[in-house]
Amino acid sequence: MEVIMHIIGEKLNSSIPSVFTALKNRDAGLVCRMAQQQQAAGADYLDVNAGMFPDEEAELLVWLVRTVRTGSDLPLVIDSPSPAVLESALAAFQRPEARNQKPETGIKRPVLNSISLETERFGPVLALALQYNADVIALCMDDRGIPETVARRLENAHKLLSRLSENGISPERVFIDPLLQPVATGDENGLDALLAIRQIREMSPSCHITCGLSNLSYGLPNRRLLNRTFLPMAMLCGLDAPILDPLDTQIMDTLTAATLLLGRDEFCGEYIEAFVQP
Ligand code: THG
Repeated sequence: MEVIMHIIGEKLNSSIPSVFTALKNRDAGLVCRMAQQQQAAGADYLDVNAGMFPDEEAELLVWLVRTVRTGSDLPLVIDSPSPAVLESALAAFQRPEARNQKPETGIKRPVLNSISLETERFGPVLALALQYNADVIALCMDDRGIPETVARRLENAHKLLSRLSENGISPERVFIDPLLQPVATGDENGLDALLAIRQIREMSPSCHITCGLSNLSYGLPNRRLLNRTFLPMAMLCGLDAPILDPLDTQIMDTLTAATLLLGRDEFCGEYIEAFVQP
């Protein structure tokens, strides 16, 4: 089966100090450049997050969405735990009458980051996804919190896919996030993440699987090494939508090499184009 990777660029996140400052100062130039640079580097989606501004998250996310739109036509991944904030951002760049956009308009559906099985989140975010025809990142967590085991991650992924499907959101529109935990807090967290990805992929060939690679390396030195070493292993297990820093050329080169080695690069075309001397 053909596997297409969907790279989600993570850089427009208020937890990054330069982006925090740009948001505070409404620095449209920096935000626009950051969007364009990620697109040029190979991002397929741009994650946008203003979570470091709890008192004005909605207002700043609306500004961020509108500003990014002036520099890039990539679909956005709207990153907030709050349904109200998600709704403000959706309304900002997609008039309700523009729903059901056809692919030829060039603007792909946004992705809501995120829905989960938590009671206060599932219903409201589902309603938004239906109203705005948005796709969803679905976190494998419920009212009990983040699962401790691979089995409970799988169970939550299954519940999410079936409940979303019952409500008209098919697995092709869902990005399951197994919620990676730092290896620094548990020796087996890396392996468990890989096993969870593999089991979710065995259960659902058609859903997308996403995760923030840097969660894994949190608290350790040389994080980029861990992120880019994890990526090919996770790709083999079924990850197809990593959230990563596309401006990190080493991880993007690793992605190109792994794509070739997994038999997904016809006639080595992409690899040769990336690395042959002109
Ligand atoms: N799952 C989902 N959404 C998420 C995450 C996830 N959103 C937030 C986060 N995790 C992913 N996003 C980021 C954004 C920035 C950084 C890490 C994760 C970050 N970047 C630094 C920078 O760019 O300066 C360092 C980059 C590096 O050294 O590699 O820290 O898990 N659904």
